[in-house]
Amino acid sequence: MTHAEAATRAAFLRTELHHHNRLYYVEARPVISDKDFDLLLRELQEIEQRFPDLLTPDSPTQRVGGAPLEGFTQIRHTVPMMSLDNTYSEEELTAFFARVQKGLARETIDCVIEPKVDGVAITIRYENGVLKHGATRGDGQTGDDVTNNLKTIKRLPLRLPETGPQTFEVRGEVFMPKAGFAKLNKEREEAGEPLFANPRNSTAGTLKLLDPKIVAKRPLDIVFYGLADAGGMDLQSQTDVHALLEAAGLRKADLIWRADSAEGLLAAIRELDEQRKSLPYETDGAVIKVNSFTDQRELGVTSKAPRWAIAYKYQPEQAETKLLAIDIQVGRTGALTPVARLEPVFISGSTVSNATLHNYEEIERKDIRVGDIVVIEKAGEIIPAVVSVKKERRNGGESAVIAPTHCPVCGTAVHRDEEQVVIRCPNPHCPEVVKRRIEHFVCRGAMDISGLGESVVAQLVDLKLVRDVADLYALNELLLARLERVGTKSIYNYLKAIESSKQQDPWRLVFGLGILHVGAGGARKLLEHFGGIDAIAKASVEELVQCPDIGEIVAVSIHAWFHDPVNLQLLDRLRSAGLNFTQKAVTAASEKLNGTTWVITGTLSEDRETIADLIRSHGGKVSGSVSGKTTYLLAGEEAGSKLDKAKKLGVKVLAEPEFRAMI
Ligand code: 0OX
Repeated sequence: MTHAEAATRAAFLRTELHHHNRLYYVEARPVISDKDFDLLLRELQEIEQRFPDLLTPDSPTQRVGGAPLEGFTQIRHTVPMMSLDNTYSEEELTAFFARVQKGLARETIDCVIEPKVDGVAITIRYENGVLKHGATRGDGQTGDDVTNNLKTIKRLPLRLPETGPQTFEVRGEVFMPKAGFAKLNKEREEAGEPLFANPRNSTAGTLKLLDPKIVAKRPLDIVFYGLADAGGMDLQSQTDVHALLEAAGLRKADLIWRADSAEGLLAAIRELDEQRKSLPYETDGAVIKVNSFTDQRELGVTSKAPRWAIAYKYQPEQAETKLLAIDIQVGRTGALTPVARLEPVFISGSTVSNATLHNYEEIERKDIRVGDIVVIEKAGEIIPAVVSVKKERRNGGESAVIAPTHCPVCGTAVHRDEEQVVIRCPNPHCPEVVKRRIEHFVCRGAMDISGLGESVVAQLVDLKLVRDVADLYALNELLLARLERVGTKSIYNYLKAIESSKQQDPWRLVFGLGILHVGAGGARKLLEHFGGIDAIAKASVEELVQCPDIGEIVAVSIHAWFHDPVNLQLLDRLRSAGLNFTQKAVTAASEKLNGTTWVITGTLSEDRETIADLIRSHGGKVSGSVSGKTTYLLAGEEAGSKLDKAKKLGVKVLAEPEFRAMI
């Protein structure tokens, strides 16, 4: 291929890929398969590798990010990124409207009401249809250049459709969808990593990462709401901004109201409060904007915020209750997490008697003491948290909380991580750590040994019948007969479930071993790449990072695990017990589901991975989220937001019996 031929082909591939990206992410009506898309992308990557001068900043290959950065460069905003004044009551909102009426010397004022997305504000510049750069707010005048991280957001066009506007600067909010946030935290929990407190923190933390490859794995998304530079276009109002966003294929808010009186504003914010629970992102309020730009100019700005806009913040549900005690939860990795035990209190539709305190540093920062009256909050999908202390209600009987120096269960001196935030019990034989490890090993997503619930595991460990996961395979009727409140039938069932777990796929075993940073997805990838556990055990860190989705930190953790003599002995015992160490070649059961993409949701008769394997064995593909590419949503009981989305996109929904009938 000559340079000229390569240039022509690369230009063609870029246009094609942009077109298909838009069909997929903006219009939700893809016309080619994922595989064909990947083939085009790979061809472009190969050309760019051979002829590096043909690599353009807007190339679709740039989404997964280049090399990690040392730090972010700064971008000076052409128009300052202002913040918003907040109001917390309907009276304050009415007062805002009265100020606007007075300022404009008119009764009726056309206003726009948008949801206030709880994410991270960013500004993005397009020039001649190409994404030039994107930055965070920073101090309002200068922000971090996070272009490479933003480019990983699939919904963000790197190039705009030629039919729309080409040069302008837009403002919006990067966020982590509720579902993506829940999934990320679940994966982090499974991999033994600290959880994010809420979607906004995880978005901010993700945008600050210097390695775009890690950012690309996080489910970030974006929504736009403003314009900083119209690039010479004649726009007259916020409604015109919405139309511009539409024409440029940039996502705007899903719900937008218009009102021209204080009563109208109040009605809109009340309606939004009702509907915001169904939005895919967290919202903490409404943003009210005077619609006309002439009116906006007339009203002007204060030193930090416009006078023509205001945020109305919804009260997250809060309640006051007494902090009875702080218990220490011992996790699978030995992490000691403080948990608040509360006098039960009703909040957001349920009774709460426990709340997270995240870590001891937070207890100290908020000066939380046992016996305090505390304020707890439950916002959106988030687990209840202690937000503050009513210090004025102290009577002197409260006691300070001291971070443990020794594990409350086994008494071993604790270990603090480098940042001094996570406190761990380093004793691998600590009975609580052992219980958590065994609970993880037997859980549905790992070895799926049904029946072995928390109480049975606790008894097995307390009676010293089981000290590690390999001991499960040495259990027999005689030993199990020592368990309390367990009949012969249950004993038979436990032994049967333990026996059949020996046939489980080896990725389940690798996941079940609880290696730090290795979740179910990572374990699957390892087995697909290496074919067996012995090959993983022998791999060097360099070889491990060759496996898709395995980064340096994970590779080091895997390598260390397989080089610990205690773990190698455990593996030998598991092998002798007859567990499956090599990946069986997947034999196709049929081709009945060829060309179909499935999403699984809700509770089904078997765990999701088993059903997913079944779909794959019949030629189908399984994806984690519903999109225009989904052929079927397989919905079990208590299906949630995925079902709503499938209905919205017109994706066919099947119940389990219909699915079974198909195969
Ligand atoms: C949001 C949001 C934030 C920006 C400065 C003047 C108007 N978080 O969803 N800000 C704005 O607009 C402000 N609109 C929004 N929807």
